Amino acid sequence: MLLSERAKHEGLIIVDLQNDFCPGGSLAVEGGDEIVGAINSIAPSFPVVVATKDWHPAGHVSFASSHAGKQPFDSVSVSYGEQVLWPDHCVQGSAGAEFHPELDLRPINLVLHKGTRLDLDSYSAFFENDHATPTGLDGYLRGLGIRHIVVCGIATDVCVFFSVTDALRLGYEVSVVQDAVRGVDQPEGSVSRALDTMRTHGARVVAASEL
Ligand code: VGL
Ligand code: ZN
Repeated sequence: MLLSERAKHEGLIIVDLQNDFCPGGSLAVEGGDEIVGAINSIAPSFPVVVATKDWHPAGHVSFASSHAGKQPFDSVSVSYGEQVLWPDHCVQGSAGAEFHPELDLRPINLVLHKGTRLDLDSYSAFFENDHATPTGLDGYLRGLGIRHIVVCGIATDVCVFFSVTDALRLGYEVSVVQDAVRGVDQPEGSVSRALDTMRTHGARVVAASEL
Protein backbone atom coordinates (compact mmCIF):
# COMPACT_ATOMS: atom_id res chain seq x y z
CA MET A 1 0.00 0.00 0.00
CA LEU A 2 1.38 3.39 -0.96
CA LEU A 3 0.39 5.97 1.60
CA SER A 4 0.74 9.66 1.22
CA GLU A 5 2.89 11.45 3.76
CA ARG A 6 0.82 12.90 6.61
CA ALA A 7 0.82 16.59 7.39
CA LYS A 8 3.52 17.78 9.82
CA HIS A 9 0.98 18.45 12.57
CA GLU A 10 -0.43 14.89 12.65
CA GLY A 11 0.66 12.36 15.24
CA LEU A 12 -0.22 8.67 15.60
CA ILE A 13 -0.87 7.22 19.06
CA ILE A 14 -0.69 3.43 19.32
CA VAL A 15 -2.38 2.51 22.60
CA ASP A 16 -1.27 -0.54 24.61
CA LEU A 17 -0.59 -3.02 21.79
CA GLN A 18 0.81 -5.48 24.33
CA ASN A 19 0.77 -9.27 24.64
CA ASP A 20 -1.50 -9.31 27.71
CA PHE A 21 -4.24 -7.57 25.68
CA CYS A 22 -3.94 -10.00 22.75
CA PRO A 23 -5.29 -13.57 22.50
CA GLY A 24 -3.35 -15.74 24.97
CA GLY A 25 -2.72 -12.79 27.30
CA SER A 26 -4.10 -12.35 30.82
CA LEU A 27 -6.58 -9.62 29.79
CA ALA A 28 -7.07 -10.77 26.22
CA VAL A 29 -9.19 -8.61 23.96
CA GLU A 30 -10.82 -10.47 21.09
CA GLY A 31 -8.99 -9.75 17.83
CA GLY A 32 -6.34 -7.62 19.56
CA ASP A 33 -3.70 -9.21 17.33
CA GLU A 34 -5.69 -8.56 14.14
CA ILE A 35 -4.95 -4.83 14.11
CA VAL A 36 -1.16 -5.09 14.03
CA GLY A 37 -0.94 -5.26 10.22
CA ALA A 38 -3.07 -2.14 9.72
CA ILE A 39 -1.02 -0.23 12.33
CA ASN A 40 2.28 -1.30 10.73
CA SER A 41 1.09 0.00 7.40
CA ILE A 42 -0.08 3.42 8.58
CA ALA A 43 2.64 4.26 11.13
CA PRO A 44 5.53 5.07 8.75
CA SER A 45 3.58 7.92 7.10
CA PHE A 46 3.28 9.90 10.37
CA PRO A 47 5.92 12.45 11.36
CA VAL A 48 5.44 11.55 15.05
CA VAL A 49 4.44 8.14 16.43
CA VAL A 50 3.88 7.50 20.14
CA ALA A 51 3.25 4.01 21.52
CA THR A 52 1.91 3.66 25.05
CA LYS A 53 2.54 0.74 27.36
CA ASP A 54 0.41 -0.15 30.33
CA TRP A 55 3.25 -0.76 32.82
CA HIS A 56 2.13 -1.75 36.30
CA PRO A 57 4.19 -2.69 39.34
CA ALA A 58 3.31 -6.07 40.93
CA GLY A 59 0.49 -5.60 43.46
CA HIS A 60 -1.02 -2.69 41.49
CA VAL A 61 -4.25 -1.11 42.78
CA SER A 62 -6.09 -2.11 39.55
CA PHE A 63 -5.45 -5.83 40.07
CA ALA A 64 -8.30 -7.82 41.66
CA SER A 65 -5.61 -9.94 43.32
CA SER A 66 -4.55 -6.88 45.36
CA HIS A 67 -7.98 -6.69 47.08
CA ALA A 68 -9.11 -9.49 49.38
CA GLY A 69 -12.32 -11.15 48.22
CA LYS A 70 -12.52 -9.25 44.92
CA GLN A 71 -12.83 -10.72 41.43
CA PRO A 72 -11.83 -9.25 38.06
CA PHE A 73 -14.46 -6.78 36.80
CA ASP A 74 -15.60 -5.96 40.36
CA SER A 75 -14.81 -2.43 41.41
CA VAL A 76 -13.52 -0.74 44.54
CA SER A 77 -13.65 2.79 45.72
CA VAL A 78 -10.25 4.47 45.94
CA SER A 79 -9.06 8.02 46.64
CA TYR A 80 -9.82 9.17 43.06
CA GLY A 81 -13.21 7.42 42.70
CA GLU A 82 -14.29 3.99 41.46
CA GLN A 83 -11.57 1.71 40.18
CA VAL A 84 -12.54 -1.30 38.06
CA LEU A 85 -10.48 -4.37 38.94
CA TRP A 86 -8.73 -6.48 36.32
CA PRO A 87 -6.77 -9.71 36.21
CA ASP A 88 -3.04 -9.05 36.81
CA HIS A 89 -1.74 -7.66 33.51
CA CYS A 90 1.18 -5.77 31.97
CA VAL A 91 3.42 -6.24 35.00
CA GLN A 92 6.64 -4.24 34.48
CA GLY A 93 9.28 -6.37 32.78
CA SER A 94 7.01 -9.37 32.13
CA ALA A 95 6.48 -10.97 28.70
CA GLY A 96 2.83 -9.93 28.86
CA ALA A 97 3.88 -6.29 29.04
CA GLU A 98 5.96 -6.48 25.84
CA PHE A 99 4.59 -5.11 22.59
CA HIS A 100 2.95 -7.65 20.29
CA PRO A 101 5.95 -9.30 18.57
CA GLU A 102 4.76 -8.29 15.10
CA LEU A 103 4.41 -4.59 15.90
CA ASP A 104 7.00 -2.75 13.82
CA LEU A 105 8.94 -0.67 16.33
CA ARG A 106 10.96 1.27 13.77
CA PRO A 107 8.52 4.18 13.23
CA ILE A 108 8.01 4.78 16.98
CA ASN A 109 9.45 8.02 18.36
CA LEU A 110 8.32 7.75 21.97
CA VAL A 111 7.28 4.84 24.18
CA LEU A 112 5.20 6.17 27.05
CA HIS A 113 4.82 3.98 30.16
CA LYS A 114 1.64 4.61 32.16
CA GLY A 115 -0.01 3.16 35.24
CA THR A 116 3.41 2.97 36.90
CA ARG A 117 2.33 4.16 40.36
CA LEU A 118 1.20 1.46 42.77
CA ASP A 119 -1.89 3.35 43.99
CA LEU A 120 -2.98 5.14 40.84
CA ASP A 121 -4.19 3.62 37.56
CA SER A 122 -3.87 5.36 34.21
CA TYR A 123 -6.17 4.53 31.32
CA SER A 124 -5.58 7.69 29.34
CA ALA A 125 -2.30 8.44 27.60
CA PHE A 126 -2.68 12.05 28.86
CA PHE A 127 -3.81 11.89 32.51
CA GLU A 128 -3.79 9.29 35.24
CA ASN A 129 -7.16 8.12 36.57
CA ASP A 130 -7.32 10.97 39.08
CA HIS A 131 -7.89 13.06 35.89
CA ALA A 132 -5.33 15.55 37.24
CA THR A 133 -1.84 14.01 37.13
CA PRO A 134 -0.42 14.51 33.61
CA THR A 135 1.69 11.87 31.87
CA GLY A 136 3.63 14.54 29.97
CA LEU A 137 2.28 13.49 26.57
CA ASP A 138 0.43 16.78 25.99
CA GLY A 139 3.67 18.72 26.47
CA TYR A 140 5.57 16.34 24.19
CA LEU A 141 3.02 16.62 21.37
CA ARG A 142 2.65 20.40 21.73
CA GLY A 143 6.41 20.77 21.70
CA LEU A 144 6.45 19.04 18.33
CA GLY A 145 3.58 21.11 16.93
CA ILE A 146 1.12 18.21 16.78
CA ARG A 147 -2.49 19.40 16.59
CA HIS A 148 -4.28 16.39 15.11
CA ILE A 149 -3.90 12.95 16.62
CA VAL A 150 -4.90 9.66 15.06
CA VAL A 151 -5.56 6.93 17.63
CA CYS A 152 -5.40 3.14 17.25
CA GLY A 153 -4.80 0.19 19.59
CA ILE A 154 -6.42 -1.43 22.62
CA ALA A 155 -8.91 -1.18 24.31
CA THR A 156 -11.55 0.83 22.44
CA ASP A 157 -13.74 1.10 25.54
CA VAL A 158 -10.96 1.68 28.09
CA CYS A 159 -7.57 3.21 27.27
CA VAL A 160 -8.44 4.31 23.72
CA PHE A 161 -11.67 5.88 24.99
CA PHE A 162 -10.06 7.88 27.81
CA SER A 163 -7.12 8.94 25.62
CA VAL A 164 -9.49 10.22 22.93
CA THR A 165 -11.83 12.11 25.26
CA ASP A 166 -8.86 13.69 27.10
CA ALA A 167 -7.26 14.69 23.77
CA LEU A 168 -10.51 16.37 22.68
CA ARG A 169 -10.71 18.17 26.01
CA LEU A 170 -7.12 19.37 25.51
CA GLY A 171 -8.12 20.83 22.14
CA TYR A 172 -6.65 18.31 19.69
CA GLU A 173 -8.44 17.29 16.54
CA VAL A 174 -8.88 13.51 16.97
CA SER A 175 -9.49 10.64 14.56
CA VAL A 176 -10.04 7.06 15.72
CA VAL A 177 -9.16 4.29 13.27
CA GLN A 178 -12.11 1.93 13.61
CA ASP A 179 -10.45 -1.09 12.00
CA ALA A 180 -7.27 -0.58 14.03
CA VAL A 181 -8.88 -0.63 17.51
CA ARG A 182 -10.32 -3.51 19.54
CA GLY A 183 -12.22 -3.43 22.84
CA VAL A 184 -12.88 -5.43 26.02
CA ASP A 185 -16.67 -5.01 25.55
CA GLN A 186 -17.35 -5.81 29.19
CA PRO A 187 -20.24 -5.27 29.82
CA GLU A 188 -21.36 -6.09 26.29
CA GLY A 189 -22.20 -3.00 24.26
CA SER A 190 -19.45 -0.88 25.78
CA VAL A 191 -17.44 -0.77 22.55
CA SER A 192 -20.30 0.68 20.50
CA ARG A 193 -21.19 3.05 23.35
CA ALA A 194 -17.57 4.19 23.52
CA LEU A 195 -17.48 4.85 19.75
CA ASP A 196 -20.76 6.81 19.97
CA THR A 197 -19.51 8.88 22.91
CA MET A 198 -16.19 9.63 21.19
CA ARG A 199 -18.15 10.81 18.11
CA THR A 200 -20.45 12.93 20.29
CA HIS A 201 -17.42 14.60 21.86
CA GLY A 202 -16.11 15.47 18.39
CA ALA A 203 -13.84 12.59 17.33
CA ARG A 204 -13.92 11.40 13.72
CA VAL A 205 -14.20 7.63 13.41
CA VAL A 206 -12.44 6.60 10.18
CA ALA A 207 -11.21 3.48 8.38
CA ALA A 208 -7.45 2.93 7.89
CA SER A 209 -8.09 3.10 4.13
CA GLU A 210 -9.46 6.64 4.52
CA LEU A 211 -6.25 7.94 6.07
C1 VGL B 1 -6.49 -1.33 29.76
C2 VGL B 1 -7.77 -2.32 31.37
C3 VGL B 1 -6.76 -2.19 32.29
C4 VGL B 1 -6.35 -0.85 28.35
C5 VGL B 1 -5.46 -1.18 30.67
O1 VGL B 1 -5.22 -0.80 27.83
O2 VGL B 1 -7.38 -0.53 27.73
N1 VGL B 1 -7.63 -1.88 30.11
N2 VGL B 1 -5.61 -1.61 31.93
ZN1 ZN C 1 -3.87 -1.68 33.20
